[in-house]
Amino acid sequence: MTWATSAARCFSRRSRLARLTRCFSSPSKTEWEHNTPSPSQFGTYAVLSSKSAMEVYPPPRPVPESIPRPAYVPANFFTAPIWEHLPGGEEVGNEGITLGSREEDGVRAAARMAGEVLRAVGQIVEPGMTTDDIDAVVHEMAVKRGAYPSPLGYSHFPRSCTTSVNNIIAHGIPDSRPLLATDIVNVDITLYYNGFHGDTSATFVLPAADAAGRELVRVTREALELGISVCGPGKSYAGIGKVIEEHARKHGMSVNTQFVGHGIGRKFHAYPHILHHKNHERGLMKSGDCFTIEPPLVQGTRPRGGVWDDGWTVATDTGARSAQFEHQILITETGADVLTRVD
Ligand SMILES: [Co+2]
Repeated sequence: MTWATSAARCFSRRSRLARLTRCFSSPSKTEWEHNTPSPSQFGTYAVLSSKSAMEVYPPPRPVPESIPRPAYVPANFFTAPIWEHLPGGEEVGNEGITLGSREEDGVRAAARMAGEVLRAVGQIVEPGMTTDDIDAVVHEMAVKRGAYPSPLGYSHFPRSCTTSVNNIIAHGIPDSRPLLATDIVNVDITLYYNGFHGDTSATFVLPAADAAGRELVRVTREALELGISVCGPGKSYAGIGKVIEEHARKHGMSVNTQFVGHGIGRKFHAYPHILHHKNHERGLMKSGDCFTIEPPLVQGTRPRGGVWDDGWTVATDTGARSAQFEHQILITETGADVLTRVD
């Protein structure tokens, strides 16, 4: 879950907090009942609207004291209302893993665990389940393994994972909307385990999703794999965006540029930023670099999105669907290992 810097500038932490503390009324059940699939140029599916944004956040799911929290979680996050939160720690710095050290073992273990939890979620997602039900499952699996769900308390995020349905590009907040059989849903999981973050996501296709939705998900998965295939020591970071954008365009899709991949390890988000579109960044990969690739592909040629009043959810401007897959990569002496791949 990370913004490109340009987007982050438009949307500061301060304004996010202001939005979160505003008083809203709860979405009524009838609003969900109107949330039915309807045909458009992009297929037949339900378009989520900002009217259905979560308006009152339930308290965060508890995490046992024995599980260490990342430094960015405010000390009173679990005990005080949001407007009383103490400042959390800062998230800055470059990443880099010393190969052959306990550090390498640590980041590999956290990433593998995130991959295992994501795979388990994929096996239980079904129509009728709410995205908050998914959140509960992710949370429980994390704490049972001794891990902290990294999104919980990150910049005041109120839940333990992000769930992004249909026209939501990213950062959807798990809520009370039951999944429809025609939906696609991205679940993005990051776990903090023994001092390291592991970050991965996948888009799951529910049984009655239409052909265009299935194609979007397939092409997005392929785009991530193409991005991974050009990674290795001495390779150009810019090569990742090139192959991803070419693949998207070939299939009549586009790449959202508001979200980037990121360095990761002891920090949730660090440099470098990984661009998923054609670019001229000069950086070269070197052994020990650890980062995510997480291209959000959008149907059609207008991939931009806007933020809902909840301060997090980013929906496409056109109502087109978006899919996303994410893996965490470690550059080794000889190639690139996909740390979150478990199958
Ligand atoms: Co990420």
